[in-house]
Amino acid sequence: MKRVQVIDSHTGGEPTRVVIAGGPDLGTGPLAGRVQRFRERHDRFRSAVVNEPRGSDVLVGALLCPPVDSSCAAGVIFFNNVGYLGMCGHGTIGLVATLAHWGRIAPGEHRLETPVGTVTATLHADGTVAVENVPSHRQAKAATLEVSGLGRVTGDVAWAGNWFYPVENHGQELALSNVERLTDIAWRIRQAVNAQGFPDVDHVELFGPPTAPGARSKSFVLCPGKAYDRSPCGTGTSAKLACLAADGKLAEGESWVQESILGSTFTAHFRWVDRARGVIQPTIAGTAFVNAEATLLLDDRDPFCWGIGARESDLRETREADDATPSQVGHLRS
Ligand code: PYC
Repeated sequence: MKRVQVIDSHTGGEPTRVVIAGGPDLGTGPLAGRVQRFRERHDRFRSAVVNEPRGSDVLVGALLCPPVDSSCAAGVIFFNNVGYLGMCGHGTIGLVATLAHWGRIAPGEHRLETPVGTVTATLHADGTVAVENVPSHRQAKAATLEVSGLGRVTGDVAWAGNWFYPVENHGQELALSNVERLTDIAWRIRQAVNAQGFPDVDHVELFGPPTAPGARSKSFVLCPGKAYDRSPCGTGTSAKLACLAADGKLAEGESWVQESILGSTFTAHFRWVDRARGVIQPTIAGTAFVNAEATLLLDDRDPFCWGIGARESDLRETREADDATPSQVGHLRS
């Protein structure tokens, strides 16, 4: 029986499960290399933590790792029901709230390593967390697609720690009562954008008029594994800012409140990193609440121990590859 200690939280309705002990040993070196090892040698661990029957499609996992740079509080690899994320905004806010709950960090600035770069999170005394995301930019302006059953849509392609296709002219009502249709439409848009020469785009954002007080926009964000983001999506909001900045529709330092499909909000702004090349540094702020401390039990006799949908090949991984390293978070100050 393998034991995995986790702390769960949600950020604007979107859950994060942080693995604080019992995760796989991914070795040392840059996080980009360690995520590769995670994918190749321990993918069933990812599935065991976030997929049914222990988890659900919407759950985002976060594996704490020792950072390479000792000025960082931690390294983190985010993962979901189908794979790995470069960065995760709501997940970083959830991670910071988790580390504070666990007594590992105090209010102040904390650097965190991710596979796509180092981000800086500020935990405020009131519990809000502001995350300076990785440099973000718009890769393509107004890429028009022919989408089956929907017709022509136009959107940008943007990088903000993950790849996004933000769309305005989708003609859909952004309401919780309409999520089935929104999921279907966004999924078809994703297939069309991938076929159109942007194979890495795995998040689709549908934008529309806001309903929350102070918000400037509302969004529905479809994640890679077909679950929709309950939060306004931190990396997705960053991608939106990169497009607004490139179009001159949002000024440096100006506040942008992004509303989720649930009505929860993130407050964001950006600063220019390289104006000529359209590269910005977005900051997104929100609040997370810790809602569980748990020990996951992984019993190899259980036919669904590694999660429903775990890849056959991963089920044959060696026991060695799964050896836990209980000291993996020993670097965290207490
Ligand atoms: O907040 O960046 C985010 C995010 C990505 C996927 C789910 N949430």
